[in-house]
Amino acid sequence: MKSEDIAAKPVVGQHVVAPRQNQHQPDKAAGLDIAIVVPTYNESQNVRKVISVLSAVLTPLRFEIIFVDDNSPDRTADIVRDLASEYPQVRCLQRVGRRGLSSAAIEGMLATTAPVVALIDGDLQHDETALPKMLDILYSEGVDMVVGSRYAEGGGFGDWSQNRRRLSELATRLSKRMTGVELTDPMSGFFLIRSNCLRERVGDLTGVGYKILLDILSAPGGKIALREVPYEFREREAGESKLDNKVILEFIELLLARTIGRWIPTKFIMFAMVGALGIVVHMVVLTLLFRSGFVSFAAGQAIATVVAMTTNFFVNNVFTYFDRQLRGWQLLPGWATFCAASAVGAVANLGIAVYLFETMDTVWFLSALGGVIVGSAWNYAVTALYTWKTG
Ligand SMILES: Nc1nc2c(ncn2[C@@H]2O[C@H](COP(=O)(O)OP(=O)(O)OP(=O)(O)O)[C@@H](O)[C@H]2O)c(=O)[nH]1
Ligand SMILES: [Mg+2]
Repeated sequence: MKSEDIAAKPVVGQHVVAPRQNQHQPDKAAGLDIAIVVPTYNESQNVRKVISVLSAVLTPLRFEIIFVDDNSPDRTADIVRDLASEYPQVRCLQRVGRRGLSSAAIEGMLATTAPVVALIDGDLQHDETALPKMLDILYSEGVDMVVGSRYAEGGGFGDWSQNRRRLSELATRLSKRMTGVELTDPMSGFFLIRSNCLRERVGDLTGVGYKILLDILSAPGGKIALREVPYEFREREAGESKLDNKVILEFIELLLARTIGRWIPTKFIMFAMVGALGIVVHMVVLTLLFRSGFVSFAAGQAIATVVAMTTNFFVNNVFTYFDRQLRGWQLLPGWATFCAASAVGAVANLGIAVYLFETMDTVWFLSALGGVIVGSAWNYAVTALYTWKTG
C-alpha cells in the first residue's frame, strides 16, 4: 500500500477519539496485510461468492479469509475446506458444541497473525468493496479501528422493513445511552481493527450475543481511536437469517453486563427482575382469591405462593436462562428443585428479617429488605447450581 496515495484521500465519517501517534505504517514484519473473519452458521449457499468477491477486492494485498463456522448442519465448513483448494488464502475454524456470533468473531480474530483484522457477515449484506478504503483510512489516520456505519451520511439500510428499522434505532439509542459509546452505528457488524488493539482488551470482552462491536467499545481499558465510513446494508444473498428472540435477550444481557453488571452478576439482576414480577403475580392472585371471598387468607396465600413460584420458574427459564433453557421432561425436576429452593429461601428470608427486626432493632423496612436480599441470593445461587446447572 502506498501511504502517499492514502494520505491525500478525504476522511469519511466521524472523528470520535484522537488517533494514536506513529501508527501510520503497516507492520512490515508481518507476513500478511489483513485477515478477514467471516462467522458463519448455515451459509453454504453464500460462501463461494463471499470468497470470490473478497478475493477480487483484496487481491493486491496479502490477505487470508478465516471462516469461523459453528458446525453448521448444512456443512458450510466442508464447503469452505473444499473451496480452499481453489483459494489458498481460505482458512476454516470449525467450532463444535458451541454457538454465538460474538464469540466466533473473537476466536477468528485471535487466530490470525495479520496486523489488521476485518469482520464481515457471510451472507453478503456488508459492502466488501469498502474494505480497501477502510484499510487506507486506518493507516492514513493512524486510528485503531474503522467501522462501517449504516447511519453515517451516505449509508443506509437497504430494504429493511419499518419495524426492523425502528427496532434497530431503539437498540442503537439504548446502547449509546447505557454504555456511553460515541458512534453512529454501535450495532454494526462490519469493521476492521488493529489486531494488537483487540488482543489488549480481549480479556474484558463478554463474548455474549451478536453485538461484538458494542462489546469491544464498551469494554474497560480506554477509548479506541476510530473513524466511521458509510455503507449501504444489502439484502441477504441466500439462506436464512439467524436473528431470533435469543438475540434480543443476549443484547439485554450485554447491556446489563456493561452497566450495573460491573458490580452484580447479570444473571442475578435478571433473576431479581423476575422475582419482582413474582411479587406482583402473588398479590394479584391473593387479591382475586381472598378479597373476592373464595378462600381463607391462609389458603389464598398458599395458592398465590405456588402460582408465583411456578410463574417465576417458567419466566426464568425463558428469560434469565434463555441460553440453557430446560425443555420437555427436564421441566419437571427443574420446577421441583426451583420450588424446593424457593421454600428454603422463604424460610431464610423470614428468619433474617425477624432477627434483624427483633434482635438487632433494625427499622422494619430495612429488616424486610435484608430478608428479601438474603432469600433472593439463596434462591439464585441454589437454582443456578441445581435447576439450571451453571456450576
Ligand atoms: N459462527 C457463527 N456464526 C453465526 C452465528 N449466528 C449468525 N452467524 C453468522 O453471522 C452473520 C450475521 O448473521 P445474520 O443471521 O445474517 O444476522 P443479520 O445480518 O443481523 O440479520 P439478517 O439481516 O436477517 O440476515 C452471518 O454470516 C451468520 O451466518 C453463530 O451462532 N455462529
Ligand atoms: Mg445477515
